[in-house]
Order: sequence, then C-alpha cells, then structure tokens
Amino acid sequence: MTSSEKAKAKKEFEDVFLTLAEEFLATVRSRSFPNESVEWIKKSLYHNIPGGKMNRGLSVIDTLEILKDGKVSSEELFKARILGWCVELLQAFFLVADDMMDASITRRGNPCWYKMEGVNMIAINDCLIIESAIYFFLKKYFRQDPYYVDLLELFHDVTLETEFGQLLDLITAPEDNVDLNKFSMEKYKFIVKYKTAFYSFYLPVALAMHMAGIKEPTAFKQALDILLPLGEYFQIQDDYLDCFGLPEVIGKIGTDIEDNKCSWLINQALLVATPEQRKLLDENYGKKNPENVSVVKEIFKQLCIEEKYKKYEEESFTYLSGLISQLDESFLKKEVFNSFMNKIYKRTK
Ligand code: DMA
Ligand code: MG
Ligand code: MG
Ligand code: MG
Repeated sequence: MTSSEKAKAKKEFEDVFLTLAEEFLATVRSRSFPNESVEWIKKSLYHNIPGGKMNRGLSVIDTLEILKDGKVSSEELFKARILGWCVELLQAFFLVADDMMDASITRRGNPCWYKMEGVNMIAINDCLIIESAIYFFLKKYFRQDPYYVDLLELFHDVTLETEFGQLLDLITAPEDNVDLNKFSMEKYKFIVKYKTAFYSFYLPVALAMHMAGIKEPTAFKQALDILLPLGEYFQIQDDYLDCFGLPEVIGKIGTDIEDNKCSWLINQALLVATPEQRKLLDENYGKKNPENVSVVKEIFKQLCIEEKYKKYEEESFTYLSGLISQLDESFLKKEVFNSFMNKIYKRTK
C-alpha cells in the first residue's frame, strides 16, 4: 500500500467510528435516559476510543484483504471495520482501567479519562460500558452469521487472558514492597504474553480468519505461534518507550519505574548490575519521587540499556522474520504476519 492509500484506508476506518458511536448513543436515548447521561457516554466514547494508532483495528481489515486476495465485497469491508472497532473498544476498555491501576497521567496526548474533571472512579463504570458496547455491536451486525459464536468466544477468551496478565503485572509490582528479586526475564515474558499479546496480536488476525471462513484449528495454532512472540516484541518496545520515548510523541508519560513494574529494562539491568548498582536500584526503584527515578535512569544509562534494546530490536526482527519464513502457507499467507510486523518494527510511538 502506498502512503496515500494507507491514509485513505485509515480515514475510511475512522469514519465508521462516527456511525458506531451514533448507533450506540441512539440505543441509550431509546431508553429515555436523561440527556445528561447520553452526553456523559458520548464524552467517554470520544475521549477513549478514537485517537490512537489504530494498528489493532486496521489489522483486522488488512488481514481479511490478504486472506481473500483483495476480493472483499463492500459489505464484508464494512463488517471487518466494525470488528476492527470492536478490537479498539476492547483496547479502550483495558486502557481506561490500566491507567487507573498504573496511576498514569496522560494517554494519547490528553489527560487519562479518570483524571478528567468530575470523572474519577466513575471511569470504572465507563470502561465497563465500553466493554459492553463490543457485544452490542457483535449482536447487531453478526447475529445471523455462522461464526457469531466464534466471535463471542474469541472476545471472551482473549479478555480473560488479558485480565489474568494484568493481575500478574500488578501483583508483581506491589506499591509498598519493592523486591527486585521477584523479577526475572522468564516472569516478564509470561506476564507480557498474557497482558498484551493475545488481545493486541492474536485477536485482530483471528477475527479476520473467522470472517474468511477459516475453521482448521491448525491455522489458529499457527497464527498464535507467530503472533504471541510478535506481541512480546511489541510490549518490549512499549517498555522501552515508557522510559526513553518522548511524551509528546508517545502521548503518555512513563510510570514504569515509579510503579515498580517488572519491565524489560529493569530485568536487563538486573542481569548486568554490579553489587553497588544493584544496591542503588534496590533503594530507588518503585518510588514516586522524581529524584529516585533519576537515579534509576542514570544506572540504565551506565549499563547501556538503550543500546541493548537497539540490539534486541534488530535480533528480534531477524528472529520473527525467520519464524514467518518457515510458515507452511496451506492456510495462512506469510504476508498476514509481515504486514503486522511492518506496522510496528522500529516504532517510536
Ligand atoms: C499494557 O500494559 C497492557 C494493557 C492490557 C493495557 P502497560 O501498562 O504497559 O500499557 P501502557 O504503557 O500503555 O500504560
Ligand atoms: Mg499502563
Ligand atoms: Mg499496566
Ligand atoms: Mg507501558
């Protein structure tokens, strides 16, 4: 795709959001709800759902195009866009909750939803409404399709995996008890597989596979075997950007060091720190004070963590390209995976 074709595909995808938001608000209005509540939901939908990179949502459409050799009818295209927005709804649901749990400040260049005037804990219910909107749209547009139950199961299963992952992420990072001995690269990989890889990578591709009528369990297994490692790579990028990315570019202010997170960076640092550096990490990691955070960042610098990341990124590309090149294309084309990887390789946001 040329960049102007990409921009067009993005714009057409974005336009569908306006339709969906209107339909959802119409169902609220149809219950004669007070206008104040309709306006509240509208504000929450527009604040939390659009405005991201939309890689996950767009991947549903791109995957379907590849699976069907570009022979996608306009009705199918519309339905793929709806599924794309359902993935973006799931993402919005997780992010609103994640930002509260991670005590984050900004998201996509705006204050996090719970930080908005008058919102606070109401954000808990707002994210649940966003999650429920997924099932409102699946019912509305897919109820008659033979793969309706597959879609429902997929969303439910992936949601559960992600929630398990979020739990692991949170209990490995207790606020009041910093113990770096609890971290390890194995634990890290386990957490990110669950908290990120299923919903961000497997879900969009599996949705398109259902739309394309693919039924063979082997095909889904093959997709998982490539997409989970791709998801791990994506979360390592996220961890890198949390510390080294520019807030103006990534749209969020990093909190992993403050939050005592079992991130890729701290795990790399722990592998090579001298006893003195380790002592400083023990004393300064997981503290809200900017001075403590600076000490941790200084040690990351001494240990060349940024350089290690750049090296990892190259190696990872080689590794993932290798995985993709070995794929037996009886069910799925390599291009499905290469297209997804190209969306994220060397990303800066
Ligand atoms: C992301 O973890 C996982 C989910 C399910 C949102 P994170 O807290 O690192 O994400 P972010 O850096 O975007 O807050
Ligand atoms: Mg977070
Ligand atoms: Mg988090
Ligand atoms: Mg992060």
